[in-house]
Formats: sequence, structure tokens, C-alpha cells
Amino acid sequence: VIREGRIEFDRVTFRFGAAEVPVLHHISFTAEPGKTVAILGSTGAGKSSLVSLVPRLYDATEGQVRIDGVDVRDIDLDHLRSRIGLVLQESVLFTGTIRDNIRYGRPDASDEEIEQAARAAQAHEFIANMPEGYDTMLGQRGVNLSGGQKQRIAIARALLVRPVILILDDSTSAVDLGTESRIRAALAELMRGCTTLLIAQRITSVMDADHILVLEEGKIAAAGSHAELMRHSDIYRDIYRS
Ligand code: DCP
Repeated sequence: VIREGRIEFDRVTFRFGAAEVPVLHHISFTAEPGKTVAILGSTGAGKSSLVSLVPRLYDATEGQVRIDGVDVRDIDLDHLRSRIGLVLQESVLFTGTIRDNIRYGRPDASDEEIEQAARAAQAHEFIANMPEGYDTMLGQRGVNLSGGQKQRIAIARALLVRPVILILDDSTSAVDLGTESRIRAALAELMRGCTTLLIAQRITSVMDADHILVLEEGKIAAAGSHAELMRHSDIYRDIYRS
């Protein structure tokens, strides 16, 4: 079972189906419990593919992904996914009420707990302003939320579960500045105590990470803390200056 949330990638190679060129090539790194590893790279570099191997949305073609020393393929899938919080750009909401969407990982959560999580995620206000509040339907026949609103629902969902591992896409969608800073505060609260894999396109969002991986065409082009990379990595300095 997952306790501490140490994540290890051990020479992981990943291909989509029978594709010749791997999306990820010989990736090795460790995320220590409670620490944040940021994955920086341009579009198509393989960031989403890399993090998707942790909750087993896909499986590595070669090599091993381990959590607390155990190959993820040997961990019960429900247990694995119940310990991982996902807050991604395209947050996965389903057809159902807002309430159901927030309590997805914790079906037993009370209305009070749901509202508390929504408040912490800066989502309560817009939910309360909808005609049916928490009972508003999302999805095909229901209301469409903006990207920023979906993200906050996903944050509320993750806050309710209190996962050991957090997978976070830092790129905040178009929201006003005040909302953005409140979302950042909610994310910081969510990250406390979690091992976090942070997908990032901008250097400003990775500078505080414990460890940074610069991904280029599926390979780790540079790795280290911000200070280390500034000292030793031309690639990182180039990204920093651009
Ligand atoms: N890819 C694929 N089939 C999929 C998803 C991706 O063949 N179902 C390919 C397209 C890219 C490569 O995998 O060449 C890496 O894609 P990622 O989404 O992992 O890359 P990023 O997350 O880095 O890109 P972005 O920042 O645009 O999300």
C-alpha cells in the first residue's frame, strides 16, 4: 500500500502503441516523499505522458515506475488511484451534478465537507451563484464551465481526498488576476505534505520546486534545482532568458 508517496522512474521508455519513436526515452528520477518535482518542457516534449504513467493511464513500455518501492503494476488499481490527486489542464469532469463531481473520490463526503473543500478551492462563490448551486448539472445537457472553473472543481475534489501524490498542471487557464492568486493559494494548500509532480511550461512556476526535470523530445535534457541548473545548464539558462 502507498504510505509515503516516494515516486521512482527507473529507465522508463514509453511508446504509444506500435509507434517507432518513443514518447519517453530512458527516464530515471526520484521524487522524495513530500517534495515537488517540476517537469518543464515545450509542447509535445512528453510531460503529460510522463505523469500519466503514475496513475496508470498508460503503462511503461520498458523500465519501471515504483511508488514506495512497489511497481505500480503490482498495486491495486483502485488503491493506486485513490491515493493520487489529479489537477490537470483538461480536468476530467463527468455528466452529473457539481456536488457529485467534487465528491468523486470520496462518495461518503458530507455536504459540509464538500462546501468546505469548494471554499478552499475558491469555487464556492461561482457555484453558489448558479441557479441550482451544488445541484447544477454539468456535461452535455448541463452548464459549461470555464477552464478556470473546471480547474477549481478539480482542486476541490483533490482537497477532499487529501491524496499522498499530487499531479498538477500549473498552467492556470484564463482567469482574472485576483482569481489566479487565490487559485495559487489553494494549490499551495493542496500541495502541503504531498509528493507533487508539477507540469510546467513557464520557468516562473518551477523555480521553487525541489527538483526540476527539463524534458526535450522525451529525454531528460537537464535536471537539478533552479540554482544548480542556473549554474550548470545552458539549456535551462536559455529557457530562463527567453
Ligand atoms: N502522443 C500520441 N498519442 C497520444 C498522446 C500523445 O502519440 N494519445 C504523442 C504526441 C507527442 C508526444 O506523444 O509527440 C508527447 O505528448 P505529450 O502530451 O506527453 O507532451 P506534453 O505534455 O509535453 O505536451 P503539452 O504541453 O502540449 O501537453
